[in-house]
Amino acid sequence: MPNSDELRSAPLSAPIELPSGRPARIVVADDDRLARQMLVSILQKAGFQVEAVDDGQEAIELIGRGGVDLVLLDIVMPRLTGLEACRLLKSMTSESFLPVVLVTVKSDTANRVEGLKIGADDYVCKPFEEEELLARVGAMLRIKRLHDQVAAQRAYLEQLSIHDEMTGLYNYRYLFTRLNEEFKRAERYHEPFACVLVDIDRLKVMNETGGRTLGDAVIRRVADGIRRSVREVDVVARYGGEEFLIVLPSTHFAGSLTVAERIWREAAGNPVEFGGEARPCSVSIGVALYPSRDVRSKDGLIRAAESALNQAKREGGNRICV
Ligand code: GH3
Ligand code: MG
Ligand code: MG
Ligand code: MG
Repeated sequence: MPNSDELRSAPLSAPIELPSGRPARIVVADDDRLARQMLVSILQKAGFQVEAVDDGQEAIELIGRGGVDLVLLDIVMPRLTGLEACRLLKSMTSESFLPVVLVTVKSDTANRVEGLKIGADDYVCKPFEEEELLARVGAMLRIKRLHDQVAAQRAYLEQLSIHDEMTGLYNYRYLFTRLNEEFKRAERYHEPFACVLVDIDRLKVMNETGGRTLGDAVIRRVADGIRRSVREVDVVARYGGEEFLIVLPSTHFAGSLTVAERIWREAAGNPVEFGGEARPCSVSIGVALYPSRDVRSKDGLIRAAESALNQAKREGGNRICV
């Protein structure tokens, strides 16, 4: 076991880095100038990026601007105490994990206990030992890194669960969640909304002549064209193999026809290169509006879009029907 002097003279390990590769950013809040300077100097020497303030209020403001990985809070400070600041920070950052370490005088048992109860993650006693301070900060950052990794994985899985892998559009499941929400909204605010159903023409023939590779390329090409044709608030989903359904919130008849025409034009204007040839692709589109004469329900809306699409196919495809 190295003794304390050996530890002190041992070279400091590399600064704890976050998954992004940048050094951790630490905020120090202490109204005592000497204590503050000492904390800053120890942490900077260890490779951390440090910002120091002299009360809890300033710490909250600084942290509110984002990008902070750990906070060291003195308990007794003017304006906002460390305990009050800790309580606020924990309510501000309930989604993410921002480690809060209290820095308190040794005799402050009651404060330390209260601090931990209101959400502080650890404490360091004043006067502090440099190696203990760094060890505690390092341990907290290790937990934060794990937490951030889990949060990033969860966000990735959430995205995966609502998207179609091949086109990057929303999937069928998510489409119906949004369709339900749109119905409730349309009813509450008495605003119409539209559904546009797109089907690629004669994809089977493309698959037969160019194989699935050509078919897949056409599907992706049409998906990109649809993405380019809609607004940010519109929901575009892959509805079936070569069918797409677009929900257009707060959209009247004229608006939905404009979008349908844009989609139709995008498909026709972007042939897929195959075997040194440009293969034209076209789509058929059915448009339906809620509320309208025959459309009083969600199922009715989908049925109306499907029947408009069928009519477009019956009339030879490569067209828009309402
Ligand atoms: P229509 O003009 O009547 O729409 O003719 P179609 O051949 O496009 O239509 P149909 O609905 O009869 O068949 C859809 C075809 O789309 C059949 C299927 O092999 C193809 N398809 C569905 N999903 C995919 C996919 O993910 N990749 C590829 N390459 N083809 C797909
Ligand atoms: Mg103080
Ligand atoms: Mg089809
Ligand atoms: Mg088709």
